[in-house]
Amino acid sequence: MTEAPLVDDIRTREDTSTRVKFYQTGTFTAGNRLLGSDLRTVQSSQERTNAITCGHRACQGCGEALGARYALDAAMRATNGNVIAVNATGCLEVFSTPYPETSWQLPWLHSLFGNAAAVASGVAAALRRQGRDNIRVVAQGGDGGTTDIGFGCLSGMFERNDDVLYICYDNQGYMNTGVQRSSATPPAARTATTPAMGSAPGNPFGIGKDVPRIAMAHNIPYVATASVADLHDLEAKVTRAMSMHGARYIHILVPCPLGWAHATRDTIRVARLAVESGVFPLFEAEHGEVVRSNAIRRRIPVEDYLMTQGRFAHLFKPKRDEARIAALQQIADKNIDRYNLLRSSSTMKEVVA
Ligand SMILES: Cc1ncc(C[n+]2csc(CCOP(=O)(O)OP(=O)(O)O)c2C)c(N)n1
Ligand code: SF4
Repeated sequence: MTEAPLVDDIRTREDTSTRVKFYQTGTFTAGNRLLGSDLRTVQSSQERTNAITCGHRACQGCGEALGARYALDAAMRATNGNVIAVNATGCLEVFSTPYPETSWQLPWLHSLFGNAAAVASGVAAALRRQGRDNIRVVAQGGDGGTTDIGFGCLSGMFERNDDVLYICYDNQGYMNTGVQRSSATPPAARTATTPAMGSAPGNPFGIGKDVPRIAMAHNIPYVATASVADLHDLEAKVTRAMSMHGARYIHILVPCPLGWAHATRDTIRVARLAVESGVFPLFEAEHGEVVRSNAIRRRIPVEDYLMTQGRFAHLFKPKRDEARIAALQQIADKNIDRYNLLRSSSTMKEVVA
């Protein structure tokens, strides 16, 4: 049954002076009731595929499990269930497929830590050769499998414009093997290989990779960043990516309570603070150019984000490290500037758009 929305779809209103913004639209609490059935989240539908279902062994509060569920269910809805998923080694692979069990309810392949993009390219080539254009390929991996060991395969997939959506679940470290540093670990963060010791504790400044921007430099059809703090936005970006062909890349910030040392109940809050501080900008790019970004609604200082996580505790105790907190603030400021994240609310991207 198609239910009528309780309010008009705000996108159809001509008179902007009477516009009402519903920031929570698409949430489970009240938001879905404010939208037409075609605009509701995939997860609100009883027809969702549950691509990754219960029984997996992710930690409580795992951002990666949440992100993968929303991303894959959105990809399944966008393709009428015609998705083959390829997975790199990492937490997502390990917690979802403890042999001989699996949580996946779609065709799913795992090969190695660093070759998910290459395997996905091969699957896409085989489907093309067989003329099975309706079946689409999604590759996925953690930041270690994507930005480090799998990066050569990923760059090749981009350069050949293979028909694959690659999703990186960025928890900013090699979590599956005990929280080692990756090239996506932020400066100053404590990991097992960048301990909180010495004169500059934690991960050094000035190294690491901005893979969404490197992906854009390949001029591929679509690049986006997303966060588990805004699951409706995440679903919309996956849906948009699946409406296109060629190489596409989505980089999703997925807090890891174990590695980041925050409370398991705070996963969404921490992800939201990353966005609201400017540390993790949300944007979309097509053929190398930024086409949209999500304006920050309520800007917060970076330290409000840092203080939620034990991996940054050494910046505040036993003594505040003013210089390095300021350096992290500068990184956020640069993101805000680069993606124009503080534009006025009148030009702000509507959440339902
Ligand atoms: C060639 C190779 N080197 C190392 C490993 C061990 N290994 C398995 S998973 C993993 C870390 C995965 O980290 P990431 O890709 O960031 O995913 P996460 O577990 O954080 O989700 C490592 C080092 C491996 N499987 N293969
Ligand atoms: S270690 Fe982190 S990424 Fe891995 S399952 Fe636990 S919470 Fe998720």
